[in-house]
Amino acid sequence: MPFLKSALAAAALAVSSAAAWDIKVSSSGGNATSGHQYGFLHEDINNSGDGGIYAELIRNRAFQYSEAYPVSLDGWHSVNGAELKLNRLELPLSDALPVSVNVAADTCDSGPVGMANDGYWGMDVKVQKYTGSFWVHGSYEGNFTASLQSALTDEVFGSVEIVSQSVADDWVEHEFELIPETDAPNSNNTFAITFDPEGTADGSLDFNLISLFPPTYKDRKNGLRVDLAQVLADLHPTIIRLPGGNMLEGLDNRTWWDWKDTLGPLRYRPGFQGVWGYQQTHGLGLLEYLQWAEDFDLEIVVGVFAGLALNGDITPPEKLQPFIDDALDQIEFIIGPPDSEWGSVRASLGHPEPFRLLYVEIGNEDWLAGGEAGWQSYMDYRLPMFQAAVNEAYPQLQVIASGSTHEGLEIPEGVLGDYHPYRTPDELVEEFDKFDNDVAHIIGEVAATHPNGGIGWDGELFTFPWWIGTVGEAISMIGYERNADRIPATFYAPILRNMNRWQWAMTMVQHAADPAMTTRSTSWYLWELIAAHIMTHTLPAEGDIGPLYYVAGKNEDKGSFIWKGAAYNTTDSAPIPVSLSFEGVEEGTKALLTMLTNAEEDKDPYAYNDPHLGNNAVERTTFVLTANEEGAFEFDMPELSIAILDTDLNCPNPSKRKRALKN
Ligand SMILES: *[C@@H]1O[C@H](CO)[C@@H](O)[C@H](O)[C@H]1NC(C)=O
Ligand SMILES: *[C@@H]1O[C@H](CO)[C@@H](O)[C@H](O)[C@H]1NC(C)=O
Ligand SMILES: *[C@@H]1O[C@H](CO)[C@@H](O)[C@H](O)[C@H]1NC(C)=O
Ligand SMILES: *[C@@H]1O[C@H](CO)[C@@H](O)[C@H](O)[C@H]1NC(C)=O
Ligand SMILES: *[C@@H]1O[C@H](CO)[C@@H](O)[C@H](O)[C@H]1NC(C)=O
Ligand SMILES: CC(=O)N[C@H]1CO[C@H](CO)[C@@H](O)[C@@H]1O
Repeated sequence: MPFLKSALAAAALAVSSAAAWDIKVSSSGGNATSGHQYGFLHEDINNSGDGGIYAELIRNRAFQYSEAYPVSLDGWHSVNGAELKLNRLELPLSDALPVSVNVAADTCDSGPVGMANDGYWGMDVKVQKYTGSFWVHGSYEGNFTASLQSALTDEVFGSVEIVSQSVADDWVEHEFELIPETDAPNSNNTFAITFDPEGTADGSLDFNLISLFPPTYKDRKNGLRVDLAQVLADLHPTIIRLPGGNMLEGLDNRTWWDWKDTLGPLRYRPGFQGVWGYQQTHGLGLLEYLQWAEDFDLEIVVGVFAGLALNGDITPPEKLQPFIDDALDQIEFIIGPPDSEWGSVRASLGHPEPFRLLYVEIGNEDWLAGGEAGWQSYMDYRLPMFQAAVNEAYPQLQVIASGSTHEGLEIPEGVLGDYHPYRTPDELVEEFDKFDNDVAHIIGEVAATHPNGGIGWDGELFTFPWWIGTVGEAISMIGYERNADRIPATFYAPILRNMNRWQWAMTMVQHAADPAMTTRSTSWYLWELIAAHIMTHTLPAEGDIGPLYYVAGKNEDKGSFIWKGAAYNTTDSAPIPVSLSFEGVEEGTKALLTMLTNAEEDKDPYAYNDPHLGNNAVERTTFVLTANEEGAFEFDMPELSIAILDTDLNCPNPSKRKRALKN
């Protein structure tokens, strides 16, 4: 049972004497919703995929490259004076991975030589099972040694001997397991492979695709990093938008994120020219995304490439059909029966059961990269052609357009729009009623990004989600839920940031190689709370709006009443005394009130959760309230606070949300 947790909580409960803010909620008359979905967009933005949720520990594992990012030995060092040289052997490991590394001893009696990898700015080494593999070309009689060791001292935390099966004229894979004997004291560690040059023909061997995984989320092969997956699962998400926004579009129309390149054994996956300044591995491919959705029990919005790239390349109508066919193949891969062409590919990769899919989004932000011409082409023929094809082949799927009425899109019948507000806190508050009586949209990306008084998109982004921004998000989100009959889902973006390489300030969760750096932002606490209380029906509420913003409703499955509110810019920053009653709720009824407030003593609106400090700027308090003789619940909403009241006192169960219906 929840109980009062702190003096601050007690103060919040002591209802002030000012005239109460009366809210009277009717028991009928709102709109049925299918339960607003909360989730996130994920794409590999500055190492949130490779070096982030994708658990691979080896950086530059297969010497992949693209036009924008030349092949390199980035991340690799020589061990014991070995010479490392990139090579294109006549017999490559695969067409997808044509470059390998030659490791050569520099003298004939050097002893064991090899190479070591830095990981993604370090590696977390614990007493747990690591699973590794590497491919070797060249004859070798002897053992390889794979070890996890300190980058700062000579300490080796664990190593394993692997008997060579290498031969002269072919590539041979070696697999191993490695359990360190001790935890490393920090994440400044490397992974090394060595061999004895005396056992080789000419003192050298060729290596490629060197991979090492710690245990993964739900033990998936090629899976997700456990602590990061867990911190996202704890948000109670019910939907994911994949495989990203800008990343889907690619830098130009030859290099968009082609899902067909992401399937099957890693050996056959070429690298991907990322759009955020680095080469990607394609390790986190379409199937991995789908398994992620399955492991989290998420609905899926799959984005399909729609003929617009980030450089403004626009596909003309006569060249569009192959991309439409490709999108249909992609959908077939996701939901086609196992005997269909692409369903059978999915089955061959170990997943005969179709995945669950509700939404297909045509392109990404088509109003942006190509300027007016790009947007016009989208409205004139790209969206209509894709829509017609998807509707015909898959009438059960809901098509989403990549823009909204607010970018001037006249949303075609049967299609949902997509709106992406990256805003100041003030703007998010001002947009509270933006979707009242508007046509149906998803909020495919949202975050408070710029401080109030900032100077526009080119101005200063704030460094981390911060308290007043989080309250701004809450108020926009409450506005979306008020319209949940037409706004089925909201997605935060971006979701993860590697602290060693980031360029986008606002991110829900920060991380680095060291799991101790994994940090829930202030917004994490909001999204966790709001997603945990599902309304299946909004209810009309009588009462003023602003500076207290709210939505009321019920959960018909549980028979409970729910109220979600937030206070922003209260008069003289004083708390607002609230008197909240629901028609039909009688004296003595109990309700759980969960409140988020600024934990900082000085209530600094710029307070944030700093991964280097490990602080939490959010105070979360819970109270059990009892309805008074008028059937009203009374409580105070402090300036910049967020609260949810629910007459269901039990633990929320967000997975019980209903499936959204087709628009
Ligand atoms: C129900 O939907 C209508 C039209 O979309 C909207 O104007 C109204 O405010 C909604 N009512 C509630 C209680 O959400
Ligand atoms: C090579 O490794 C195997 C398996 O770990 C081990 O049994 C063997 O003793 C090793 N040989 C040498 C020469 O170290
Ligand atoms: C790629 O973009 C160029 C314009 O930059 C265009 O001429 C060409 O038709 C496009 N090709 C495809 C297949 O989209
Ligand atoms: C909040 O108050 C500030 C200062 O008075 C004002 O500039 C701002 O517009 C207000 N914002 C909202 C959303 O009410
Ligand atoms: C994001 O990654 C790119 C590529 O490495 C890098 O150039 C850029 O500086 C990064 N951004 C920040 C702020 O670290
Ligand atoms: C001495 C040294 O290089 N320490 C680094 C170890 O790794 C952390 C990040 O995990 C760095 O902050 C330290 O500088």
